[in-house]
Amino acid sequence: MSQKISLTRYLVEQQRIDGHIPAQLRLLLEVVARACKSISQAVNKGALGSVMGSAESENVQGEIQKKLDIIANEVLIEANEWGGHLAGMASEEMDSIYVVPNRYPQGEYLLLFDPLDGSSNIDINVSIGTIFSVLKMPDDDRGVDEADFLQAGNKQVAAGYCIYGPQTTLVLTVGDGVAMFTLDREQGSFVLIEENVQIPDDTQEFAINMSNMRHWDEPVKRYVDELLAGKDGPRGKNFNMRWIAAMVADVHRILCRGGIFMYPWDKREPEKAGKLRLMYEANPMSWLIEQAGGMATNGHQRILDIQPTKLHERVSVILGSKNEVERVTAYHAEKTAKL
Ligand code: AFP
Repeated sequence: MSQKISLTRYLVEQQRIDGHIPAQLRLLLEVVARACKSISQAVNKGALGSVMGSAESENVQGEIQKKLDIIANEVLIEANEWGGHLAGMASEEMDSIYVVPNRYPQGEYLLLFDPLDGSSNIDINVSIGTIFSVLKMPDDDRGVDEADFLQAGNKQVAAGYCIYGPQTTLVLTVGDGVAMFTLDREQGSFVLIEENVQIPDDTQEFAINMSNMRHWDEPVKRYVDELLAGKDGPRGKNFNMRWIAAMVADVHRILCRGGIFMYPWDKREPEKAGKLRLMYEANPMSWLIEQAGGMATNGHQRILDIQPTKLHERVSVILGSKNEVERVTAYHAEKTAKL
């Protein structure tokens, strides 16, 4: 039987091979993985662990928080604040940044996360996950503030997610491809199952919330209408649809077998660029997709090149198999050219 490669061994060997993972970053990734193990255990308890249902509170997004949203957020904060690898953290569940308390050593990294993506799936036992992004503190010795977090996605030094589904699987990149690790509950460690994940350039599977169709901009409607026309339409082939309502699960499917995921801007709240958050959902997922050979745009530009202006800013997301994302982006360009 081939030898199991643990996350720790993978990170040590990657550091030896290409130096992408300095010791402090390796520590950070291992601490995040351990936190995800704890979150997985809480999620798996379900109704047996009194972790279900609403927390009777709202987050900065104005969304009702689930008990597990808050539990997952606290697990990540408590696991990471004392290690000396971080200067600060930012979370979908916290209005402002969390500066590492003075009683702990300050590190050179910033950790951003959506502690539990797909919360609406918790009470119906459908996959959810934790999404994380790692930035470096800008090179100056002043204390950390929100402006330090406002870096484009192309500045990330690590990104990943942990999906809590039939398996608990950690997926990460440090800029040298995408690796997947499944939690071996008997050993209590994440074991390498796939490295150098590659997304096919073409697909026959798309993911979008079809109930919003009447609100979409014309290029998205044109693209989806062509998919729905199937082999008798301009695409000359049939397409299948999936929508898990947890970005982490839809992205995981695309990394495993290709596809296109869209949560585009729509007319319901025209002042917002989209529903999904740039810093701790779109940026980490876009880097993973690009590292696996896919593409990620907001319809107009590469998501990773967007310069953020607010910590919780939203963005339109079109990501996945390169040829499909290029097509949707081209339809947006054609519309812009006509204006
Ligand atoms: P929740 O965390 O509130 O369930 O939202 C999940 C999410 O941000 C993203 O993970 C999904 O792709 C998307 O929202 C689902 O949105 P709809 O419920 O509007 O389909």
